[in-house]
Amino acid sequence: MKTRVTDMLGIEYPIIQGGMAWVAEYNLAAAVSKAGGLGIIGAGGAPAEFVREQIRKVKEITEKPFGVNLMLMNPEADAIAKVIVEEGVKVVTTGAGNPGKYLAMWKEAGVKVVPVVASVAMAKMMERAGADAVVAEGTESGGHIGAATTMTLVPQVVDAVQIPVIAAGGIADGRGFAAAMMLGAEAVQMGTRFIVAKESIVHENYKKKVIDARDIDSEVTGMSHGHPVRQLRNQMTREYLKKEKAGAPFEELEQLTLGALRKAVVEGDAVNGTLMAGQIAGLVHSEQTCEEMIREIMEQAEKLLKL
Ligand code: TUI
Repeated sequence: MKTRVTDMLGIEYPIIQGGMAWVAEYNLAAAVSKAGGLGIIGAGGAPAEFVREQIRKVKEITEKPFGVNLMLMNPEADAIAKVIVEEGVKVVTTGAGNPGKYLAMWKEAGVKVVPVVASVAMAKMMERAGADAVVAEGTESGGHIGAATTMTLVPQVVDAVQIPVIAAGGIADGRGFAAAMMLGAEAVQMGTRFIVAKESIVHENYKKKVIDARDIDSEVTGMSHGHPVRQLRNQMTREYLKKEKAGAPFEELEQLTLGALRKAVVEGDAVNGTLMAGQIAGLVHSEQTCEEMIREIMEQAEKLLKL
């Protein structure tokens, strides 16, 4: 399937892997790229030199295109933005902020810039600033989220900008893919389904939580202090939401989540860890290779879209 996004990125299928902190490391990114999608290394909160090593490891495994996601709240964001250029990365996605100050440097270096946005206003601002495409990410997504749903956000962004739009949030199979195309998207970004990929290094306890999740098993923490994060319900979210409801100060709430994503991904602590996942977790039933996932999604979507 060819779209402006597959042409721009030089990929076979219009499927981009989300830049999930801790989860989207080199093994997953390389596997998605090898399967014909766009694998992404998620810088998350990692140091710049760690990101550089990750980039080099993907290149050792595959010559296919891949990208890096710069999480803009990372204290080393400036240094990572430079590493992306120095290592010759072809595509960058950004999250949790406005990447405006890096755009000139990236464009100069020929990097394709694809900011993740959660509103029409931000999409228009990014287009004006020179972005090559945007990911319109709905509130169904895992992790740090905006307010609009994918169903409402994607067509409104499509109408507001000329650059290609990539849909994200609540997409995990060929039906979601086809629906996104109907809304005017030219690719999809998926995170939750790739958490349970065979090539994903995520701890088995976390994967099991995603596979066992039902439709209503995610919670949004941090709404009161402007950093809403979607994750699967566990002891930590219950405690967090109880404290948040009681008006606990930000610092106290932060203590509960400090290092909690690492705890979940690396140690498999499903009780006190942060199990970031989207609302579509209820549709994710099995661990498969990235190649199996992408093939299955494309076959299903092509039937639905009668290609
Ligand atoms: O960034 C994400 N998802 C993320 S980042 C992340 S790391 C983290 N860990 C713990 C707490 C908080 C974050 C986990 N998940 N998605 C892309 C995204 N970007 N969603 C929403 C936005 C966004 C929000 C505001 C983009 C731009 C924006 O504009 C703010 C501004 O500066 O104008």
